Amino acid sequence: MDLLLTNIGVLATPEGTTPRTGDKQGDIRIVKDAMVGIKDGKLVYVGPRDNGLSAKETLDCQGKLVTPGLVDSHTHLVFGGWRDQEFGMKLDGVPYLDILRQGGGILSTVKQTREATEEELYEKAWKALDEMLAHGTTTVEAKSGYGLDLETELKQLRVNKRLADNHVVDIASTFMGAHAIPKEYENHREEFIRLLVEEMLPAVWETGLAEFCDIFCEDAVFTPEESRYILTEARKLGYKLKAHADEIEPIGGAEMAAEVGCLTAEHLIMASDHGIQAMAKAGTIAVLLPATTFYIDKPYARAREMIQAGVPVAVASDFNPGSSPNLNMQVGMNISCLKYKMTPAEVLTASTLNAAAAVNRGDSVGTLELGKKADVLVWDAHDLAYLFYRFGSNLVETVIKNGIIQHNK
Ligand code: IZC
Ligand code: ZN
Repeated sequence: MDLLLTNIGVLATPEGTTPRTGDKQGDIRIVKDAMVGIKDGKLVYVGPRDNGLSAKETLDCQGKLVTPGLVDSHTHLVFGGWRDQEFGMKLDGVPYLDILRQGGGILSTVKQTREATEEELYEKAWKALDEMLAHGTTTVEAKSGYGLDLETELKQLRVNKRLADNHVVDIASTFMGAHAIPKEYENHREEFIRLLVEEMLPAVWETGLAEFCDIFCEDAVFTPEESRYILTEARKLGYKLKAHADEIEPIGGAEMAAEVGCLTAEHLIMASDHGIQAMAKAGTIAVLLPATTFYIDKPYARAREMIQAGVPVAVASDFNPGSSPNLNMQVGMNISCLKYKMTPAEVLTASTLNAAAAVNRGDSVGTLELGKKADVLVWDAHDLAYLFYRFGSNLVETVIKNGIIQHNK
């Protein structure tokens, strides 16, 4: 063994490789006085104290809580500039979609991302990843969508690839050319959709730079009919599908996502009962973004109803320069407990196993089980509930990624 974590007060982890819902969403394994053994970056022992175990290196966890590394299953990691210049408008009550309609919002980040060099984008995203890691995130999904032209979309996706190759955090890469209608196609949306489907989707797929295809199915952005068409074409090429659905207006995004076979539907603040039922039936994972809801001051998604209906719930940061300039998953985890009324165990599953499944990584990360990657957190906490009771501090004490200690406070 390379590394042995000893003196773990409480080990808390979901189990399995597939997403959990209903009663199973909060059905986690708890081991008191536990140990974790690591070899070649993988977990080789997870269980009660066994004084017969030994390793080259030992980490005394001093009776604290240990969980799997967090999986941030929805971020817009790579972007130029910020949008603090729009913050005053937002405080004056101008709605998110109105800022976009006026050519700001996503389109203002598109402008800044087109202007940025690949190196600038890379360095900025690298810094964000370092910060995420220090807050316990060990796997990150990263969407393009601030180019809205092939060249800039590929620039963003190449940054994803370089980060995946060089940074210790794992990256799941998503093509989101359908994030908004770019200014130059303002009055020719059908032409932009044709460009997306006929040129961008196949060209990006051929580079191998994206595994998933996502779309912003929203009032004033892409209609459910347009979304259905674009995602169906993406599926034919081999992309796995995601959709931003029913974030702001209830337009049937959840139903559309279930119908086209999306792996995930994300946001879902305004998802209808029918949409929730359709997702449960199709096995679509709900990726909820509580920090965004807080930031744009909207009602909270109906997580309890989703869980009850049999929809697996994941929770992510939605890190982006507009509606969620926050990359600390602990914020959303706290809000999930306090506002969605999810239990600490349900939120743990939502930010580890279900999040791993949301990025098609359920077989390699998201739980502490033999054979999975040794992505492990030691928290400055004596039990799981304490994480959710405290608020505003980074409670991560030690981050282990691929079996290597990255941060140790
Ligand atoms: O840049 O505003 N909701 N896309 C859909 C976003 C938020 C990101 C942004
Ligand atoms: Zn998003």
